[in-house]
Amino acid sequence: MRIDILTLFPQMFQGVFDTGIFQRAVADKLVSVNLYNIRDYTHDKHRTVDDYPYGGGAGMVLKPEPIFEAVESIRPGPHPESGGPPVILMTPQGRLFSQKLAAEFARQERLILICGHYEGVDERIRQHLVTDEISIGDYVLSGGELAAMVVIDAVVRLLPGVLGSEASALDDSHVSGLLEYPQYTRPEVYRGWLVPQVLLSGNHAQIARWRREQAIIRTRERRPDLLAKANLSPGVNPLPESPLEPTTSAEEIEESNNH
Ligand code: 6GU
Repeated sequence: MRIDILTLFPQMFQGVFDTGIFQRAVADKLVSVNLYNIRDYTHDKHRTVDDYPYGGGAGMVLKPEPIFEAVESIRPGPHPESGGPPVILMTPQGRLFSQKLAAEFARQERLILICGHYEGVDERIRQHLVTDEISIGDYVLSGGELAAMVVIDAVVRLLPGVLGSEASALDDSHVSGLLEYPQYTRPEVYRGWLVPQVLLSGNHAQIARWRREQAIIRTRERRPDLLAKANLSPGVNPLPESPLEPTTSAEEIEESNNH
């Protein structure tokens, strides 16, 4: 996948792309990232990217010319409506980003992301250049850069070969529509707090059942809104067919953790 980012602050992205799974994905040529400074597409002496809003009001608005010219220069192909890559504007006014959207973007060969700034962008950018507007949540950031990093991280880890094991992405919270079950590692007893016995049993069917139950309990407690939407039909997230044999209940874990 190729990702092009248009931003006024390309240096903000350095730490992200130079670290961890991202760095390896780039080294392995699973993804390439190109940063474009919007200011490089201005023509005036002061390299002006913004201007006062027509009609008055606070703040500045990003001018259309540099952003149109930047996108058109890096996009050799046609406008997205005729099969070109998606052009995504990062803005708090956009569609709420989700795991589902991350998976949709991960299927693209190429993404172009525009990081909005100031009070906004000239509306003609929305109307005639952009194909998607994305927000990462109901709060306001001072620019689209951090949001773009969030989107790119969520997308790149879904690309085939990026994570060590494909299975680990399938188990993630939100992929099944449920939150992830509790995880434990050694030691078996830490400060008197026990690992649930079922996980030490070697009984894989029982472990799978316990995990599914815990995922449902956790989702019901923390995100009942997700549980209402989750697909719990058999084969997707089957509910335990019979009541669990007494293993370690959520209450017992809670109690053990409160000691
Ligand atoms: Cl994409 N941009 C800005 N500036 N603020 C946001 C956002 C994006 N998503 C949530 N808040």
